Amino acid sequence: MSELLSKIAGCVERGKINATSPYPPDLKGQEGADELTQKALKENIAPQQILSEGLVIGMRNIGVKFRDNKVFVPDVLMAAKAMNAGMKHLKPFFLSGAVQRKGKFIIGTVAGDLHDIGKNLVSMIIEGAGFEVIDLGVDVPTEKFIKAVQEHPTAFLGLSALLTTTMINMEKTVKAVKAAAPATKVLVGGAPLTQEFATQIGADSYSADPQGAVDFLNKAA
Ligand code: B1M
Repeated sequence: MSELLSKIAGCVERGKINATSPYPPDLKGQEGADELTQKALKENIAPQQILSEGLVIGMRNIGVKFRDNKVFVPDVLMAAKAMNAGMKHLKPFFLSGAVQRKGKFIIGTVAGDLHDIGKNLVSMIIEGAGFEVIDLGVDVPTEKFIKAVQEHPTAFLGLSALLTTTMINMEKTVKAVKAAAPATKVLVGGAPLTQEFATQIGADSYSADPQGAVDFLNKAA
């Protein structure tokens, strides 16, 4: 990997957005993911390589540290901001088809549930892993999930729930999605869930953290 790409990965992992951002204090005044991504493009490094060997590596590293409780929610939020600062320069290449995503991932918090902090972290880390994320928001009725998987037939579907009273809604959604679009792989997660519950409701994968969802997607995509 080129030195520039590992610097981009390091900026994402540390949440270093650009030269003017004061965070993290020890990198004050230094270039961030924003400038370094532009520099990499000017040096004719392929956008796909900048994504997969720079930005994605940084998000993977922060995802693993988050799973291992070595960093916390604000660190992931800063990393995602730095990643987005680099990604905005790669967006035109996504649109032109020069950069391929690994796949699509639809996510939402299930009906009756308004918790979205964990769902948003999962979205950011999955986007950082190279997937296109379609976020349906919170309190998502089953019909909306079905419409989304029918519009995006190759997409994976992720369901999040934080309440014992709403996790039970997942079963209805999983069954209805599987009936409408049987090939759809459904991932579930959220604090009250267990592997046993996920198996019982017919989900394809359960993960207690965003990195576990990334690992499943990387294997299945
Ligand atoms: Co709520 N709330 N809340 N709440 N809330 C909990 C969940 C609760 C445990 C608090 C408690 O009583 N100790 C409790 C649930 C009890 C239960 O069901 N057993 C509870 C309750 C009861 C309620 C209300 C009913 C309170 C009331 O009004 N009486 C109400 C319900 C509203 C509704 O949804 N209809 C309610 C409301 C709220 C707020 C709106 C105030 C706010 C949500 C704000 C928001 O999300 N925008 C809120 C909050 C913040 C919490 C706590 C404090 C924090 C949740 C959180 O964001 N955690 C929570 C108590 C706690 O956990 N300490 C609590 C941080 C987040 C990073 O973790 O969401 O677990 P988490 O996500 C993790 C993993 O679970 C996993 O990865 C994430 C990152 O590591 N993950 C996935 C999540 N989704 C995944 C999907 C995947 C894979 C992994 O694949 C698809």
